[in-house]
Parts: sequence; C-alpha cells; structure tokens
Amino acid sequence: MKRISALQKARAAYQPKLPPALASGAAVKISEGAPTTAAGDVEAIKNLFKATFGSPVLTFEAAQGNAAHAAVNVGVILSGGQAPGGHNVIAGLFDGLKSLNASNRLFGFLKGPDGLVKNESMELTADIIDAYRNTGGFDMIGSGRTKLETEEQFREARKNCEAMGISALVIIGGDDSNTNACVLAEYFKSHDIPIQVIGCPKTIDGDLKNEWIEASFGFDTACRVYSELIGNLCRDANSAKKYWHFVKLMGRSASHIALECALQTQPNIAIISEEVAAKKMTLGDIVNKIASVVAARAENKENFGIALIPEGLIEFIPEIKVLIAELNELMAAEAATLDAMDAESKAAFVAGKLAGASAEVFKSLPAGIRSQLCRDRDPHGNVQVSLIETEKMLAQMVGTRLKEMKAAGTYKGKFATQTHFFGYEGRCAAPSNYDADYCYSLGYSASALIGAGRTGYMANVRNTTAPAEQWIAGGIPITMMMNMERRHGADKPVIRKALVELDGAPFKYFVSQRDQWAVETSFVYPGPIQYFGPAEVCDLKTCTLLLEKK
Ligand code: FBP
Repeated sequence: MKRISALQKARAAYQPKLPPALASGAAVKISEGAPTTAAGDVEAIKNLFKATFGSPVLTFEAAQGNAAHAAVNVGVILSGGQAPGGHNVIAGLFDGLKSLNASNRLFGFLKGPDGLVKNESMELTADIIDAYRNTGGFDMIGSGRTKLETEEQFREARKNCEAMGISALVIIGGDDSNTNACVLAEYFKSHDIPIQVIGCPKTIDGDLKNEWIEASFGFDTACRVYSELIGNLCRDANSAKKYWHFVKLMGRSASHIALECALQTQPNIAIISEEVAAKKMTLGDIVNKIASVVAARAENKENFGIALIPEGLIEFIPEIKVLIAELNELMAAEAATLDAMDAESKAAFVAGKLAGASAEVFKSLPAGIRSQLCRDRDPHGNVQVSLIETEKMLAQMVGTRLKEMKAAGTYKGKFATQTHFFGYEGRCAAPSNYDADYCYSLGYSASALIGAGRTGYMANVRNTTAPAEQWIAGGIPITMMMNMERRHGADKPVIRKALVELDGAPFKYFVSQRDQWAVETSFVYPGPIQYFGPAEVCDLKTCTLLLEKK
C-alpha cells in the first residue's frame, strides 16, 4: 500500500466549506447582471470574440427543489504552473457534477492542454478523487504550458471531445491558460460545436484578479509557505547578526507575492516592481537604495538584514524593459538561426544585432544575466524570469557600491550575503483552509455553470474575507478581462494581468511602514500553516485581501 504522511491522512477528512447557494444541494437559480465589455481594446476584442463577447455577470442564488439535468461527460485540464488547491477544484467539480446527475462522468486530460490535443486522458472516479482531496500539487493529472491557438489544435480538441462524448471542458489556469479557455470557447460557439468551456482562476502569482475575482487560488498558501521561510531567515539573521539575505520571490510579472510576504514578515527591504516602473528607477537607483539601507543599519551596528526581490523585477526596470522588448522581437525574427545555439552563443549573437541604448544596457549587465535573458521564451512568449538570478546580481552590485562608499568614507560596516530563491517550494504545499475551501467552491461553481449551459465563463467566488456562509458564487465572462498585448512579435488577445496598484491599500500600508522596518529590526515570524486548531490560526486571510476589502 502506498505510504502517505500523517498530515495527508488526517487532512483527507477535511470537508471544505461551500457558499450557501451551492451548499444546500438543491437547484441553483442564476441572476444575470448587465452585459459586459472588455478590459481594453474593446473593438478589437469584440471583433475577435463575436460569439462570446458581452455576456452578463452571473450570480448563483439558492433555489427550491431539484432541476433535472441530462447526464454529461466533462473534461478537466490543469494548466500552467502548479498552485496549491488544484486538486480541490477537481474534487469540487466532481462532487458538483454528481449532485447534478449521479451518472455524470469526469475525465482528466493529462499534462495540461497537450492532453486535450493529443487525446491523453483518464477517467476520474470517486476513488481517485478521494485520494487527492485537500492535497497540494497537480500530480493527479499533471499540467503543461501548451498554448491553444492553431486551427489544427482546435480541430483535434473537438475530435477528441466528441469521441469521448465530452460536452464541457474546465480549464484550471492563470491568465494565459484562461486566455486559452476564452479562445477555445469562442471557436466552439462560433462553429456551433456544442462543447462548453469554463475557466477557473489559478496562479500563486496573484495577478489574475479584478472586481469579480478576489484572488487567484494558491496565492494564499504559497505566500504563507514563503513567509514562514522568510520569518525563519529573519530569526536566523537576527540571531547570527552577520548576513544580509537577498530573497528572490516568485511572481513572473506582478509583485503581489513580494508585497504580501513583506506585509506578513516586515523585512528591511522589499522592492516592488510596479513602483520601480512608475518612478522610472534605473538598476543603479535600486542598488543605491538598498546600499543606503545597509549603510543606515550599519550605523546602528546591525550588519544584517532581509531584502525581498520580486522575480519579475528585471522586466519592470524601464531600460531593461525596452531591452527585453527589443530582444523579443529580435529573437522572434531570428528564431531559425537562434534555435540551434546555446544561451551563451545566443547572447553573443544578439549583442551584435542590438543598437543604441539597448546595446549599451545589454553590455552593462553581468555575463550570466545576459545569457539568462536570451533563454527561450515560454510557449506564451514570456521571459522565464524564474531562471534569471536577480537576487545574486543585486547582492553583487550592492557589495560593489558599498566598497565605493567605504572608500569615500560614507559607510563603515561589514557586508556578507546569502542569496535564496523561494518559488517552487510553495507551489505544491497542502492548501491552507482558505485555499482548500476557495478551490472546492470554485470547482463546484464550475459544475453549476456547466449545469446552466454557459460557456466562455470563469467560475468566481466572492466575499471571501467573510465566513463561508456569506460567500457569493457565480461566473464572469472571460472576454471582460481581455485586452490586446504584444506577444512573440505580434498583437494577441490576452487577459490583462492585475499588477500591484500603487494607490491600493496594501501598497499604501507598506509605504507607511517601510522606513521604520528598514532601519529598526521589526521582523514578524509567521510560522508554518496551521491546519488543525483554533480559527484564529487556521482560517487566516492574506494581508493583501484584508487590506483591499477593508
Ligand atoms: P502560472 O502563471 O502558470 O500560475 O505560473 C506562475 C509561476 O509559478 C511563476 O511564478 C513563475 O515565474 C513560473 O510559473 C515558473 O514557471 P515554470 O514552472 O515553467 O518553471
């Protein structure tokens, strides 16, 4: 028999909470809001999504009795990076489908969207679902980053669904994956193919949110894991008093994770990429800023500290952003030549092709960072920032700056560093109560959207800072989150990422505290996620969500 941990065994019995409209087991009534529009480039989105554009926001309400639903087969796909709670979305979807009709069947496509196109799937039976309830990871069916965009992929998807009798697909993913869901829904609807497509908001990055989507699932758990580790580093730094720890935190683009971890742990420095972009800070400005905090703490004989660096920082530094945009165009145009080269040769090749300011910026970067910037983009055209060692680059550059300051007599301390990257450590943790409940509710909502015959919708659950008995579930049309962006050298419709808002409550609170946290040692040690015990330690909400909803 497969051995499982004591926690997994005890946690399997946890029954996630549901919003009242879904918890009664009775039929769900749907209330429709006004027609919707797009997040930007409205005319272009309207033109590209003629069949699905403009649908209303939907809210579920509890109804009396039970409506009859014909039995259906449903396919589910986990897409993109892992996020805690994915298995609970599938469990919620399974239970919701069974409550609609006990003969409903659920199939998991394997290894992400690829499974749909290549027809690799497995039936998800009650035994399988039960073995994965409240567990982290995506290992039940695996995940992948394939972008669904070609006519051939759509035709294969249709053929495979029809062969399995599948009339609805649920795509659990981030902004890129839900863009896939939106494009596929449009393709099916515009070709009169009776296959519904429903999305679910996943990503630890926390950047798939808006007025209707309060949080992407996994953000809560991942930030708690990182904050536990950062808190432990804070304690170590404060005990040994000899290291500055530079911690890079995942979050490909937005700095929500870095901000949330800063709010939970009160480090000496937390760089927020969106502020760097807004203030047009150069790499030199960032280095000077960190060095000045190190020097100020050294005045108090505190030659230690914690600096949080968001993974996506490099793309927000204006001169590097321009460089990356030029590199993207260049690499798309020269793809055939570059394909055969290793990262170092690619860096040398593009260095010879860049001109003007970008050529200078590229030259000024450490060699390692130059080749890391030339690595292949992911299938959605994103730079793979998790592979760029920004934390090491900054630690090294701050060290050089401090030496100059020492020579000029403006700094007298000692500076020894440790660097860390926290990302993968948090993506598959056992979901916190928040994520366990939220994910189960999202999956259940997706089943209700299927039962209601909707397509091109993302399941949503709101009011989640209140107890679950007050949660509100429903769905929003994915087109209302779309705009046009430049990807792989072309304009593409994509879901607009939610970046950290500089006039939002979480960032403003951070700004009101950070000068004090910089110089004084005000660390907070959150400790590990609690799954059993009093609600005040088990049912926490992120600082970000609490401040946003205050
Ligand atoms: P998603 O947007 O797909 O949820 O992925 C987020 C993320 O975890 C980023 O934080 C990180 O930059 C990236 O995935 C890493 O990708 P990979 O898993 O391909 O290394």
